[in-house]
Amino acid sequence: MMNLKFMAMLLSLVVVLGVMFIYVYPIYRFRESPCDSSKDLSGDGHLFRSPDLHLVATDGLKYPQPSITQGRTDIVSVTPWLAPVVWEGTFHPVLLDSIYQKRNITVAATVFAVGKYIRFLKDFLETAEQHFFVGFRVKVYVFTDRPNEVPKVKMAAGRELVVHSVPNSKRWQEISARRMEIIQTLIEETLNKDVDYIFCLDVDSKFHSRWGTESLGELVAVIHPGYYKDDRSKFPYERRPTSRAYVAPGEGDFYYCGGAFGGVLAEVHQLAQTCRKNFEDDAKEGIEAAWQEESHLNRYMWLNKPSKVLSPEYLWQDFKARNSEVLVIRFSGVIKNYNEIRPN
Ligand code: UD2
Repeated sequence: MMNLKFMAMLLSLVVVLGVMFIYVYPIYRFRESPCDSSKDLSGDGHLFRSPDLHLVATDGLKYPQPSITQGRTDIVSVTPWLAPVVWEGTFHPVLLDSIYQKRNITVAATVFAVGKYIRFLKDFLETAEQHFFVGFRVKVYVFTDRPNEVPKVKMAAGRELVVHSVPNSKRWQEISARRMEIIQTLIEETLNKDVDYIFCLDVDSKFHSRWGTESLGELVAVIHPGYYKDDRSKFPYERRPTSRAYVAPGEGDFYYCGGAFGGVLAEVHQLAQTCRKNFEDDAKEGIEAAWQEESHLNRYMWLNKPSKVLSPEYLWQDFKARNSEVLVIRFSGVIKNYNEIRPN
């Protein structure tokens, strides 16, 4: 009899615990998730909302009527997996800013200035003040081996510069590739609570025009300015099957830049972690991909399609004449003397 009572009590306990696990645990898990994509971004009390969905407009805002039959005809503004490709003329900046202002977002940017690349930092930071997410909360994370040489740049209210020391290296390839490891660690250790989006950018570049809310997305890639009219067989992907960055002939969508990518923290963390691991596992077998982490990023984006693609307006190169479809150059690499500036 005693045993039966005990069994019944045990059964009830198991049922109660089961119900708690099914209903309560997911709520707890979503609330406490380190890359908290459920954050109440609309400000209206809804949990479980992805940061990039549910666009709440400002009542009374006037802007030109959108059309689905008129607009730019000289470019393609959607990928085959239906991600937007952002070009000038495909978005309305005031509308987008009003949507994201409501969400009170914080955007982080990472930039590495190791060795002689410190000389590019002043222009990068000054032009970012003029063009990069103006009017939004921005945190620029600078990684350098020369913290004393970081220039003093006046930043607007709500914008902040954070300097981290990193070691130098005898090989530029290693400096460039190690960025993935450092970005992964930064997201894990520092960013997971107060930053919504992150962009990882090359320092030897300047902003020339708006780079703002139109670029926000879950996983964001930038199309390389050097190859966007080429057949995929010409893309400088890693072509050795022994490398984890390998892209087979007939595969690959676009050739993306290593010099600019971004998205929400969870996505960029997964990208950085994967590229870092594949780079390191290749290294253990004596392989270095053709374009280091850029090759691994291209492999990653082939399998994990970016939810938003930025046109080459978002990373041009100063030595290239502007093509007619590029109405605006927003960010562009400066001309540099590789032999003089690199450690090897
Ligand atoms: C391309 C990519 C770059 C990277 C590289 C392959 C673009 C525009 N650039 O540029 O992102 O994928 O190919 O590895 O897509 N750095 C230092 N100190 C150094 C060397 C590099 O700080 O001594 C940092 C710096 O932030 C620089 C970045 O690494 O902007 C990339 O190096 P790079 O500009 O020399 O690479 P590059 O021009 O070959």
